Amino acid sequence: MANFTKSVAAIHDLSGFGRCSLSVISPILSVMGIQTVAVPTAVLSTHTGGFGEVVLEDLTDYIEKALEHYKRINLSFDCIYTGFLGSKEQINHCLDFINSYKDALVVVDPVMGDNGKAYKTYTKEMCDSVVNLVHEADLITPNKTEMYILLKKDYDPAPLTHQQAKSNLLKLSELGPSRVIVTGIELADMTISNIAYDRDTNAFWRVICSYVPKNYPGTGDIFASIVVGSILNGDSLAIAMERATRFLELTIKTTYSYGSDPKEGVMLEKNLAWLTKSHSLNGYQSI
Ligand code: PXL
Repeated sequence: MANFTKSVAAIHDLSGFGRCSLSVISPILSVMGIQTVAVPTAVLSTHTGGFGEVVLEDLTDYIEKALEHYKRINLSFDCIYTGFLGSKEQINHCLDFINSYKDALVVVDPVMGDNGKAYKTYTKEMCDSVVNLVHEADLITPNKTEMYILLKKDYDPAPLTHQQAKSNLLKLSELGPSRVIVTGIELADMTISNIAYDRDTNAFWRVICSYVPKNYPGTGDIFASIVVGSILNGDSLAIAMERATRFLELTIKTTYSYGSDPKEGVMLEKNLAWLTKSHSLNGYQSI
């Protein structure tokens, strides 16, 4: 089948309320001119971050059936993009997708934890399976907690020197992906930055983020999906990272100004149109 727009197989859960996973990934990619083919791994009434007992329908078996259907109708994808996963079996189904579309860009957001801790469902065995997925990726987007899990090091809240940051990026790239972005890294100059490494050009980048004293769920999904959309639209890694950072900064600040409950996520709806415009982005720095 011909693709008149670029298309992404997005293998994530669909959480109804709370603005994360497919609920944010799909609108973001659409406004960026990319078709999202949603492959839901589970349907949840809300995300798992604070709304009590969640209603969850597991769709693990659906993933492989959907893949077989797409192969039967010769559907192709420009990108396979994975995120929060519920079991080792789901990770194996993601690997089947990746092996079926050898030409697709593989973006793995190795969702495993935040704020220094692994999520409850991410046992050691699950985290080891995520590493298998990372081996197959072209680009990964861990946060600082996930960086330490992938590197099999204890979480260290201390700021990193530029040299330590670059060495960690290189080690992550040695796991497989030629491009690595790590979000939320405090560097020794006490700024929070998103940092990146591109093995093809041997370049290291940072984009400084402004600090807002609240944590909103779903921001990792918003970040990674903008990076996916930007790269598919031809942006460099540095510009894709800056576009995602600037959009999140704008949207987090908008949300913070309303004083809404953080667990409801960021007010994506107010700023989505920003992603349809071209912006001059030159706030990235070489490190
Ligand atoms: O991207 C974060 C995320 C995705 N999916 C589910 C979640 C969360 C974060 O809380 O609960 C189900």
